[in-house]
Amino acid sequence: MKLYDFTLAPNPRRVRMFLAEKGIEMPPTEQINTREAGQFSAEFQKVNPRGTVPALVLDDGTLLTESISICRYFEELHPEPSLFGRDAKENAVIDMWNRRVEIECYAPAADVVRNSLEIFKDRAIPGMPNGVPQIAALAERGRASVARFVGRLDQQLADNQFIAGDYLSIADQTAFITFDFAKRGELEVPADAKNIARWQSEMAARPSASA
Ligand SMILES: N[C@@H](CCC(=O)N[C@@H](CS)C(=O)NCC(=O)O)C(=O)O
Repeated sequence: MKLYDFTLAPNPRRVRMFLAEKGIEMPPTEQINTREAGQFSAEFQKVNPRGTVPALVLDDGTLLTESISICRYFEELHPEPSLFGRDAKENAVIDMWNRRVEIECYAPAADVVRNSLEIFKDRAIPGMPNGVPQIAALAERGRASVARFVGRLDQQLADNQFIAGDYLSIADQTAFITFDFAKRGELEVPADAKNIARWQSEMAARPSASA
């Protein structure tokens, strides 16, 4: 097994946080520096032609290139502590919140970052080396979506210690990496989102936050 990772990128961070929280040792790892076009090297393109990290290659050669799927793979192998839910209801609630975070917050935050930062000029889509111009309107729409989600999440965290309830889940990890990543697009969580601030400081205090 081998994990292609990049310490500074959000999706590989979700995998590292997940492994840390479950107490699973990191597999052998290679860093692919996506800020220096490492994902487009001939060598990495042979491993993952999609040109993205994380990428997990299993011993039988199976390639997994979605961070959530990599987490699910490890969850099946190491069910405890469960981060995807312990029964049908928990599974559904966690899945619902994880999807909301990904669709209503991560993807729009990525739209902001990819469509406004100079370093992504002509590279607005991950895994594409060039020829993809930035669209300012996508960044603007992304900001609106993130703001709406932040309001809803703050309400959810008023009555729940964690996003899906009184237990830590993958939804918390997805949101935690999202908010750190969003800072790159100057998408700071507003000061009046007090419940998110409380949750963020609790998440940041966990050893997995520095994985
Ligand atoms: N849906 C994929 C997204 C993977 C992805 O976009 N990774 C980014 C780093 S967080 C990347 O590899 N970007 C390459 C690029 O910027 O060209 C996942 O969840 O793992």
